[in-house]
Amino acid sequence: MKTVTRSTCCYCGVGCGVLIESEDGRITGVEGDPDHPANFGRLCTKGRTLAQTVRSTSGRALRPEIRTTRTAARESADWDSALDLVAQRFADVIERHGPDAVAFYVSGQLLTEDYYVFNKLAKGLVRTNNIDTNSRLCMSSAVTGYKMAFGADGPPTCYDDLEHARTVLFAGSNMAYAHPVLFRRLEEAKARDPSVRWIVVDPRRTDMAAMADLHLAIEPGTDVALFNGMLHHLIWEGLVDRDYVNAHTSGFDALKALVREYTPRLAAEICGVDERDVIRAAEWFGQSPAALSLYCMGLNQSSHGTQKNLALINLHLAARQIGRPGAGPFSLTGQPNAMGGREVGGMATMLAAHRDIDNPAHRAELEALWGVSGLSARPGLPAVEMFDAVRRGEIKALWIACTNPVHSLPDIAGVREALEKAEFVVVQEAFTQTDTVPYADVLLPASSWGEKAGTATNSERRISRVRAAVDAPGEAKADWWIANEVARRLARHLHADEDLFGFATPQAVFDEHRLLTVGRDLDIGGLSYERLESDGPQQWPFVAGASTGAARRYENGVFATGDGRARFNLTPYRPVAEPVDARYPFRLVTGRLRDQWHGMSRTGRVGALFAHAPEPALSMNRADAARRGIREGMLVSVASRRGALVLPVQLTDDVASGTVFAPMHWNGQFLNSGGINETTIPAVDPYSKQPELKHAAVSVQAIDLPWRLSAARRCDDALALQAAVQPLMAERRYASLRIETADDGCEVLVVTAADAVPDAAWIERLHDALGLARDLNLLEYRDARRGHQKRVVWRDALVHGYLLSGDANGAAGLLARLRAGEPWQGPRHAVFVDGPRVQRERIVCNCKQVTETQIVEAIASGADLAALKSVLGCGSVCGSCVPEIRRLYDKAPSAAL
Ligand SMILES: Nc1nc2c(c(=O)[nH]1)N[C@H]1C(S)=C(S)[C@@H](COP(=O)(O)OP(=O)(O)OC[C@H]3O[C@@H](n4cnc5c(=O)[nH]c(N)nc54)[C@H](O)[C@@H]3O)O[C@H]1N2
Ligand SMILES: Nc1nc2c(c(=O)[nH]1)N[C@H]1C(S)=C(S)[C@@H](COP(=O)(O)OP(=O)(O)OC[C@H]3O[C@@H](n4cnc5c(=O)[nH]c(N)nc54)[C@H](O)[C@@H]3O)O[C@H]1N2
Ligand code: SF4
Ligand SMILES: [Mo]
Repeated sequence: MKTVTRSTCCYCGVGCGVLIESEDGRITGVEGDPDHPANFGRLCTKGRTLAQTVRSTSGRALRPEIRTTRTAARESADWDSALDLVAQRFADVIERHGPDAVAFYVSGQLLTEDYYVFNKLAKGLVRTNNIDTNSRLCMSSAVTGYKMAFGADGPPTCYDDLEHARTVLFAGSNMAYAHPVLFRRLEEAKARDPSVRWIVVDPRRTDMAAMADLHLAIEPGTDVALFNGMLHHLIWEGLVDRDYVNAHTSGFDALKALVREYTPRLAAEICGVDERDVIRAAEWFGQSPAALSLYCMGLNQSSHGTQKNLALINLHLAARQIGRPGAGPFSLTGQPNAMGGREVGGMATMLAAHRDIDNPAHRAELEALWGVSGLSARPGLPAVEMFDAVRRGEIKALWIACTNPVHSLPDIAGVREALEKAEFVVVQEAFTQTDTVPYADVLLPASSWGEKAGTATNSERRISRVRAAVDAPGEAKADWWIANEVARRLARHLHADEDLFGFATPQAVFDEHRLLTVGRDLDIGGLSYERLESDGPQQWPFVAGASTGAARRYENGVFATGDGRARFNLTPYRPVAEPVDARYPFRLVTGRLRDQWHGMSRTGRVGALFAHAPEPALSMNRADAARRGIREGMLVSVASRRGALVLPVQLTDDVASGTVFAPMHWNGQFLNSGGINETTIPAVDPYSKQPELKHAAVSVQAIDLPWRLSAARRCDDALALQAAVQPLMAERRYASLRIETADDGCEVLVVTAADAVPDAAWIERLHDALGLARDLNLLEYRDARRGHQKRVVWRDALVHGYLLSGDANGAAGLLARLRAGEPWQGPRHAVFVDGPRVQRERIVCNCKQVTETQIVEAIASGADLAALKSVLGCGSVCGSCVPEIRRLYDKAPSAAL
C-alpha cells in the first residue's frame, strides 16, 4: 500500500518540508511539501534525490559491532552487550580519571530530541561540559556574534524578509549552492522588482557574484576591514540613525573612534578592491529602505569569525537596518538542526535553553529542573581543543555521533593521531563507509532520515516535525534511544537516578525540553507535538497561550541584554592566522559544491549527484597556472605545513591570482587521501573557538605521474563494489572513484588512478575487487614494450567493464559504451579503437539531465531562458541550475536572457 508521510529534508538549514512516499516498507519517492512555509513545495537537487539515497541497505550500519583489542576486527554484537560495554567503559574512565576524561562529539544533524538526551547525559549525569558538536566548525562565530551584540543567540529575521529586502548583502555565503530553495525566493523577488540590489562579498566569482549588482571580490579573510570601511563612510556621510543609536544601543562612540582610521581607501587597499565599490556598498546598504545581510561560512570559518559577524552587525545597528521587515543580519544555518542544538545547549560552552555555564543562577535553575546537583562550572572543550586533549591523553573515552571528524575537522592527521591514542572510541553512525568508522571500538548503528522521528529547527527559528516513513534497516536504532539506553546503564554505575532517563518516546523528550525553555528568550512553552501536528511548523519564541510564534525579534528596539540595549563591539581588523610566504604562496579557500553534502556518505550514493562535478578539483587562476606550467586536468600536489594531497586542476577566472579553491567533500572513501582537510589549519577564533577552515597557506606543484589507470564496471549495487575497491586506493599517489547511472538504470562504478610506475600486483587486486575476474568473457590486449594493458569484459553482448592501465586513452569511449548499455555489434577487438571519443559532458541541470553543451548550443541559436526551459527542460523543475545557466548567457556576448 502506498503511504505518504510528511517530514523534513535532512540536508541544509533551509528546512524544507518533504512528502515521503513509501510502499511495503520502502521509500519510493520524495516530493516537496506544498504546505511547508520554508519551501512551499520546492526542493533542490539534493532534496529531490533523497529517495535514491535509501534505495539499498549496502553501506548501512545494520548491527552493533564491538572489537575487543585495537588490532582486532570488529564483530557483530547484540544491543545489550554493546550498550553495557559503552556504559561500563565510560563509568570506568570516569571513576579512574574524573568526568572530564570523557567527551561527546555530536552533530547539528541530530534531531532536537537526540541532542537533548546527549546533552543531559553529559551535563546532567556525567557532569562534564565536554560535549561539543560539528556546529563548532559551522555556527559558533554566529552564536558569539549574536550574543555579544544582542545578548542572546538566534537570528532576528525570518524568510519573509527575503521578499521585503531592497538591498541584499551576501557576505561569505554561496546561497545558490548551499541554500538553493531560499535563493529561488530572492531570484523571484529581484525578477519582480529589478531595483532590488544585490551585493556579493566573496573572494570567488560564484554564480551569485556573477548575477550581483556589485561583487566585492575581497582578499580572503579581510571582511572586517571592508565592514569597518563601510561604517566609516556611513558615519562621516551622516548615514547613521542617531536617534536609534542613542535610544537602543551602547558603545557607539568607542567604535566611532576605532573606525576613524578605516577610511574606504584603507579598507579598499586591505581588501584588494576599488575604493568606489566600498563607498557604493556603504551607500546602497545605509540608504536602503530595507537592507538584509545573509551570511554563512565565509564569515564564520575564520580565526576572527566573531569579529566578522560583529563588524557586520555594527553596520546594521548604526544604519538601523534591523527590527523591521526586510532588514537585519541573517545568519544562515548550515545544518538542518544546528539551531536545535543551540536551543538544547548541546555545546561545550553553553547550557540548555540558552543558559550559560559560568552563571551560577543558570546552573541552579537547571539543577532544579533536572533534579540533579553539582553541574560542572568548568566550560567543556570545544571541538578542536577536544581532539587535542584526546591526543594528549587527557580525554580517554570519546563518543562520536552523527559526524565524521576524520574528514571534516581541520588537520586530519592530528585527528587520526587523537583517535589512535584514545582508550575507547564509540562511533554512532548510519553509514559504514566513512573515514571515522575504522576508529570505532564500538559501532552503534543509527536509524536515519525517513526512519526516525523528532523535531528540527531551521534557519528562521522554525520548528518542524521529522517523521518516520519506514522502519530502520537491520537493528539500527534512533539516536535519542541509544543515548538514553546508555545513560540508564551509566546511571546505575554512577549511583545516580536512572529515572533521569525515563524517556519512552521522542515526544517525552520534547516535552521536557519545552519546560526548560519557559521564561527564556526562546520560550516554546506554547508548543507541543499536538500543536505542530494541527498547526504545522512554528517559529520560536512561542509562549504559552500564543497563537503563533514570533516572525521577527527586537522590533521594539529592546534587546536581550541586561539593560535592553544592543552593543556595538570594537572590531579591529586582523589578518588570517597563517600568512602566505615563498614556500606556501597560495591562499586555500574551501567550500561546497551544489550537489554534494559534506563527506558524501549520503549524496555519494547517487550517481546523478556526481554528474555536476565528477572529480574533485582544485580551482586555480589561469595566469598562476600558466606561470607554473600547469594545464587543465593535470595532477598537482597541494601541500601545507600540516599535510598534502593530490588533486586534478581546473583552470578558472573565478578565483583571483594567489587564491586556489577546493571543495570540502571528497575524502578517503572516494579519494586516495583524506581530502582537503589534510592541509587545513586548526587555528581558532579566540571567542567562538571556530577553526579557520577556509584560509590555510598552501603550495601547488605539478607532479609527474605518467602511469594512468581507468577502470569501470556495470553493476546492480555500486555501493557494495565501492566497499571492495576503496581499501586499495590509498596505495596509489592518486586515485578517485565515483558512481554513475547508466542509461538503462544500471549503476557504474568508475575508478581512476595515477602513479609514477605501474604496480602489476595492485592492478590484479583491483581487477578482482571490481569483480572483473568473475566476468569470464574477457578480451585482453597487452603492449609489453610500453607496459600498457587494456581489458574489456563482456556480459552477453554488452560491454560490461574495462580496465586500462598505462595510459587511459580510450576510457571515455568505453565508459560511454558501459553507460549506453547497448549490445556491441562489431568485431570485439574493435571495441578499443571504435569508441565514441567524447568525454561525458558535465550535466548542468540535474532534474532533466541537460548538459552544458546542449545549453550553450541553444543559447547560440538565440533561445532565451523561457525557450530554454520549454525546449530542453533545464531549470524548469527545481531551478538549482538557473544561476549557472544565467552565467552561460553572460559568456555568450550576443545572447539575451
Ligand atoms: N550543496 C550543499 N549545501 C550545503 C552544504 C553542503 O555540504 N552542500 N552544507 C550545509 C552547511 S553545514 C553549511 S555550514 C552551509 C555553508 O554554506 P556557505 O557558507 O554558503 O558555503 P561555503 O561554500 O562553505 O562558503 C561560502 C563562500 O564563502 C566564501 N569565502 C571564503 N573565504 C571568505 C572570506 O574570507 N570572506 C568572504 N566574504 N567569503 C569567503 C567562499 O568562496 C564561498 O563561496 O551550507 C549548507 N548547505
Ligand atoms: N575544509 C573544510 N572543512 C569543513 C567545512 C568547510 O567549509 N571546509 N565545513 C565545516 C562545516 S560548516 C560542517 S557543518 C562540517 C560537517 O562535517 P560532518 O559533520 O563530518 O559532515 P557529514 O558528512 O554530514 O557527517 C555526518 C555523519 O553522520 C552520519 N549520519 C547521517 N544521518 C545520521 C543519523 O541519523 N544518525 C547518525 N548517528 N549518523 C548519521 C553520516 O553518514 C555522516 O557520516 O564540516 C566542516 N568542515
Ligand atoms: S534547500 Fe535543498 S538541501 Fe536544503 S532543505 Fe531544501 S531541499 Fe533540502
Ligand atoms: Mo556547517
